[in-house]
Amino acid sequence: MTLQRRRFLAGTASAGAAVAAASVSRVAMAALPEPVIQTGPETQPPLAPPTGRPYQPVVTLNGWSLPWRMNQGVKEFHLVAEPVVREMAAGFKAHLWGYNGQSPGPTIEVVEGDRVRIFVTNRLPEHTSVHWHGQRLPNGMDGVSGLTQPAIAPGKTFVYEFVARRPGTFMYHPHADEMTQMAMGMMGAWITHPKAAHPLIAPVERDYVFLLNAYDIEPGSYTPRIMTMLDFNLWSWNSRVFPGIDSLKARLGDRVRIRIGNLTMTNHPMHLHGHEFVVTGTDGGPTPLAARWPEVTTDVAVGQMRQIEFLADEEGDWALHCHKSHHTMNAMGHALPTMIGVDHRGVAQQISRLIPDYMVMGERGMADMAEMEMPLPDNTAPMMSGDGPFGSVEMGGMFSVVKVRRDQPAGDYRDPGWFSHPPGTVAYEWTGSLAAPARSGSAGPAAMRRTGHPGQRQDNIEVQVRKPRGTGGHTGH
Ligand SMILES: [Cu+2]
Repeated sequence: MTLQRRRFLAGTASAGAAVAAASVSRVAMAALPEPVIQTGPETQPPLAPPTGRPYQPVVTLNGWSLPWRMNQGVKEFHLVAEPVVREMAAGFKAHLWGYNGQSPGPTIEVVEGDRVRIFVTNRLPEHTSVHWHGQRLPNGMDGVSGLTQPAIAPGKTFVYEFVARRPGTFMYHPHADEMTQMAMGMMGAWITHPKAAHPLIAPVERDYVFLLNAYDIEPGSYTPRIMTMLDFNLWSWNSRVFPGIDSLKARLGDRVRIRIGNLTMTNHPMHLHGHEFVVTGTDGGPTPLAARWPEVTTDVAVGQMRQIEFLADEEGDWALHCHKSHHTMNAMGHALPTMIGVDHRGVAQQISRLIPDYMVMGERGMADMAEMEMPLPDNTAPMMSGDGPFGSVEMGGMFSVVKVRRDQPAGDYRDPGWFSHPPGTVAYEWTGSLAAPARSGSAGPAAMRRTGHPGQRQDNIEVQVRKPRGTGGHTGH
């Protein structure tokens, strides 16, 4: 158990904390709810509400929900903006900024109609604010520094207070130097549960939430490059990259809700295998029934939330991933030419005279990278790793598995291991004879007559084009 109640003034070391805890007044802190700090990346069990109106809690993937105290009918939370160390995958730690010990910060769960008071203490080296993305609230509580409030200076604590007026899936993030602060990992999810049975919000057996985020961390280093606009190299869910992302468990027949928010700088088409889902909510609230249709991929655009729901009625280990294939890899250099089909054995021979261990990579595709376990700088997430029961999954980044099991007990989130497939239900190698392919000798040439210059041979043309490569890399991810 990594959840701990840390005396705020105890001075627990956090990475690179530039603001001494002592700069926060001891008297001022005494009146505040004690901040609850999380130090590990494990998925915590759902937080059953100990006080206030009942609700069905969510499970934050590789995260947790923030406890509160009731103070004369008001739910009081305490967020601490601070530098954190986030383990993004086993063997790879990043120096990020977050809330209460982790990035993303804890999920805040409340009930429609709750009066909520959130204390925000700033332990960052620069000012911040918190914007409550998607909420109806008094203008002065909207958290846009300079516009609706002064920024929260380092060492200061501000109070936000409003009524959670409508149910739905929301986020929180800074609205002060947000380019830096979101690139450093400052964000969190906010769930407002309905106060009673709601015509557009179905009860579900499993309710998951995670945020999409992206970092640019050079292999072997710890701190994100905050000036990056598009060329991120770590595409993560809740600041974790596969195989560091937990799987989502379901019992066969469970109705499953997954809430996904996007605080990266590009869209992510989220794709689920083996089932159809419907989008039951956005950050604008529950979607009307007439606006729902089945699909297997939904695009979560920049700054949006999507709430998908499906009946987990097919047993197995089902991939859930972003469909942009570069987003299911890990830290890699972008400045590599494509070597597929290029015979560079001669070059390799010459190089291996200088470097005996030199190995040709990438001439058959990139799966080499996953199979060969290339030596990496310290503190680097391996690219396309993660082993499954049949070998390397060749995935990294925005990828996880929905595990649907007949015997997964209700409310149990433990990993059931890999799916054991019933006999005869796994794709297998064909070892019989192959029929000769039927080819048409007439269709192509007749339809596509050659029209080149007189005397120019139009067949057997080999294209030998090499595009100039700038240092800007690929844009428009
Ligand atoms: Cu993506």
